[in-house]
Amino acid sequence: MEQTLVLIKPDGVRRNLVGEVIARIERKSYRVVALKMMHADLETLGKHYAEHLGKPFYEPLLEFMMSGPIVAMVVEGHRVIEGFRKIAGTTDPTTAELGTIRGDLGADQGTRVVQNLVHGSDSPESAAREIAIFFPN
Ligand code: DAT
Ligand code: MG
Repeated sequence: MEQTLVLIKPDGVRRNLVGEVIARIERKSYRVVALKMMHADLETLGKHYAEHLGKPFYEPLLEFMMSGPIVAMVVEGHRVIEGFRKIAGTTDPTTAELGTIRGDLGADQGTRVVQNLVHGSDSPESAAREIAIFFPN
């Protein structure tokens, strides 16, 4: 069965949207098979966001991701990688489709990094890599 890494970012936790995000995942029929609340450290985030190193939003992104607790989970289901990206909506929450987490619950706040509530792996390779970073056991 396919698995993906989902993160509820610090803005989602701050706004008490943990239940809302999990409910949307479960209503779509996907299963949460591992879950923890944590403070992500620089080393973890450096690995997780390695593809964005050098981009103008890289440092703000890491700083934002360390600004409060996050929830990390492994979600399982047939085609869940694609399916969760659909539930999350596109990167810019201002223009993300209504009906998605980002579109319904987020909006660009004018910060240097877009705060968009959730992360979801974008391919099987990313999912395997990211799950190993957040759930090494
Ligand atoms: P996604 O989270 O939709 O996979 P991504 O992997 O391209 O998007 O970028 C990681 C995060 O970085 C994203 O969720 C929000 C932020 N971000 C991406 N592009 C940005 C940009 N052009 N300006 C500001 N923040 C950005
Ligand atoms: Mg991404």
